Amino acid sequence: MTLTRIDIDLTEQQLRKTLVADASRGLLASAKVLPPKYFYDQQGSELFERITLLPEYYPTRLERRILSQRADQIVATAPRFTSLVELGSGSSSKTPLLLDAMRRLSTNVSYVPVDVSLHALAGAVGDLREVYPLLPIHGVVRDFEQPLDTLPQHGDRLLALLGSTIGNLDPEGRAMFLNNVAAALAPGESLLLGVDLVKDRRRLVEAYDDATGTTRLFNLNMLNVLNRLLEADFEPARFDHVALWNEEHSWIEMRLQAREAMKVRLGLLGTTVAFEEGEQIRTEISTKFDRTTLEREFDNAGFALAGWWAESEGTGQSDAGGDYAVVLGVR
Ligand code: AVJ
Repeated sequence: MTLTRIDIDLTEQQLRKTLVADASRGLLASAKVLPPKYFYDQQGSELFERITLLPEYYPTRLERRILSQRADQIVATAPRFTSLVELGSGSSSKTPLLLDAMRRLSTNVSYVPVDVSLHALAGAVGDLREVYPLLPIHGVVRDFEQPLDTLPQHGDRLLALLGSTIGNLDPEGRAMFLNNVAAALAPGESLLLGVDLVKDRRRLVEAYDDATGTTRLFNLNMLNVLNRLLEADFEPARFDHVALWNEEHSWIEMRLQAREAMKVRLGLLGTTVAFEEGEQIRTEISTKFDRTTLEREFDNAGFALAGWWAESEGTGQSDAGGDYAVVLGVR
């Protein structure tokens, strides 16, 4: 095969179609909700990269620390692998930590980055090519809920979903995703997950409502995406960013709150949507886990929990469970 290849399993046209469906369901309902995948246009992917550098946003930092210190052990715990398939790969900035460890144990390793953003994917592939002149890279533009049996296959897979991205799914979505992955993987192939852990609520909320307002811009940017893809006329300045901890569901919610009553035109839906003052759209849930929950969910899907590597920020807080974990499940 050629050394670099990018397939597009999700065109902007298809993304627009899913958004029309998601917006009809989610914006014309009484409790307004949209899926977080619509954050990630070029601007949104760039804003997310800025979030990962914020002092309040510990997940990226801790995941990088875990992979830096323990990638060899993590990779050695996977029974076998040839390719790293990374769902939601974004900028692939932590990928070399895993790839290097894999390449120390195995020859002919290849990399399959998968992301909804062609812009992010193409950038990541370009960056990796400079570091790895001979690494086979087969990128795919798609979202991680599309059927996995059509993913390119290059030998035994280590399938990674890092960054706590699994937390964006609700429990049913998660069960479906884990079952689909389990069904797609052969015995001995594995799933590597990054999961954010339950902790002090103030730290959780601040991670989603940072002092510089970057997360606010990231949340509001979804309205720009709706304007472009749906031919809508949202005015971002008329919405506030809200981040809150939902104790019952153990997740952070981000919402966009109308500062005043208004009507917004949704061109492609041929309709308008009315907002009352203070009315909100939920744009993201970000689930925070504990080990017991994750073990049960792995078990239900048919994964053996083969490894759990956790890290805490050195705040002097006694926190035996850790702030963030990387988890390996084997089929
Ligand atoms: C890394 C995509 C899972 O839920 O923490 C960051 C995205 N949202 N700040 C997360 C995000 C708000 C994020 N994911």
